[in-house]
Amino acid sequence: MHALIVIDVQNDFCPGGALAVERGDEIVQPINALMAEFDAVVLTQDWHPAGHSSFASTHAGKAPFDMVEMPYGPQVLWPDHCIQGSPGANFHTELEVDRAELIIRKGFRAAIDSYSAFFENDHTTPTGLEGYLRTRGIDRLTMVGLATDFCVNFSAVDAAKLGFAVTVRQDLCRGIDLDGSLQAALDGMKEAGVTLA
Ligand code: VGL
Ligand code: ZN
Repeated sequence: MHALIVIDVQNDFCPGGALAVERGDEIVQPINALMAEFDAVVLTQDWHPAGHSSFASTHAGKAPFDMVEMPYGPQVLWPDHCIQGSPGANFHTELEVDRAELIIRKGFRAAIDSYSAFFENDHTTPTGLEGYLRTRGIDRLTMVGLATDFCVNFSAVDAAKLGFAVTVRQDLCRGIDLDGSLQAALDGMKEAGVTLA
């Protein structure tokens, strides 16, 4: 069984959003067109409380894209984005959300960020997605969405480590690219055994 995992195709990651990924909206229609080819479609939704610890505004004297040391390791500080219930946290209006059988929200704990659809950024706290996929007999994953070098990357590497056969459709992802993070992500995914298509 083969699932399509659509990562964070939300207004705040699209042009005009709070943490816009360049040309992030280009992938929406082709993702919709792809959905019919899979046994299951899962969406992820970045879903932060106001004042989340990944927001620069939460840390005195810090600016977006600065780094801080969290108890679980280094963390990039972001502009406020994907605040629970805000328009920016909604999926892109043209994304065919009704096709999804599961929407998994992440980043909802104030003290910890969660890039991956499987584990929060401590690499330990599970989101529950692994159990959902396994109990449905899903062993192959194709990943698309935003952003290539953060949430897609962390999700793909975790999935490969968990033993899923993972393909990332690079043509249906767009990246943020902070200080070479895009190339590092591509190298890391390849090393983890992810197929980059
Ligand atoms: C993401 C930064 C912060 C992503 C989410 O979806 O890639 N990036 N939160
Ligand atoms: Zn976030």
